[in-house]
Amino acid sequence: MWHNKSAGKKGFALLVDPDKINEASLDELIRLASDAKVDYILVGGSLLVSNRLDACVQQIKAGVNIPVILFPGSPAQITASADGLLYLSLISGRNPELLIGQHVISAPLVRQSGLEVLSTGYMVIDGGAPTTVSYISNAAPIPHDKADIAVCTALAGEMLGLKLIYMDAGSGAKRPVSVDMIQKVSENITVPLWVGGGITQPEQAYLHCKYGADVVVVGNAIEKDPTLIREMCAAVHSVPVKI
Ligand code: 1GP
Repeated sequence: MWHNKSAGKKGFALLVDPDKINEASLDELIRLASDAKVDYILVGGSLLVSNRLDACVQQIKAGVNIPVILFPGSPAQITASADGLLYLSLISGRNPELLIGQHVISAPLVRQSGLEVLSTGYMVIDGGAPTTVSYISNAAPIPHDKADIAVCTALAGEMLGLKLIYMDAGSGAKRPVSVDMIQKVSENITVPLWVGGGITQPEQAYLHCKYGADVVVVGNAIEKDPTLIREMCAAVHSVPVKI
């Protein structure tokens, strides 16, 4: 089910924030996602203020056959209705709560949920503006131009046994993660590399994948213009498979 590096095939993940979408718009969005052949639907946000997570996941599951993966901003954002969970450890930060503390609290619930757990080395990269994730996590992001720090962090995450690395410039970032950083990190790890934050153009999504991202995540740009899904997805799927 999951994109891995050795297969070389690239994936597109649509991020849905349950706070920002109503039932009717979600129906339309999942229809577009299905037509465009979206690979994953991520559900979550750094800060959810409504209680719509479970309803949102159930609506997606009822309408489309795309794996739904939770992208939780806190241990409260878990529902067994999804297929999988990005079990995020914020390895770019030095906040013990987000490295291991909240996992200790949520572990029994996660196990009971039966969700497929994808242990994720979550790396926040400076996206040119303070984002909700930086504020909430109380952790400094990796500077945009410090690819060496990103490489060492990703490598440490892989050696610690994490199953994927997710580099995130933050929702609505002014500048996405640089292609240079993506390439260097990708060359140094064997686990899948997911990249997101501030991607607004299909060309950016294409370049991210061409230079080593295995899965690209887009939220904001598609919230603004849902019809972008088709082009974004096609751009990612058009990246040639490396042999
Ligand atoms: C944020 O990477 C995701 O955590 C997606 O970001 O909303 O800017 O696409 P955008």
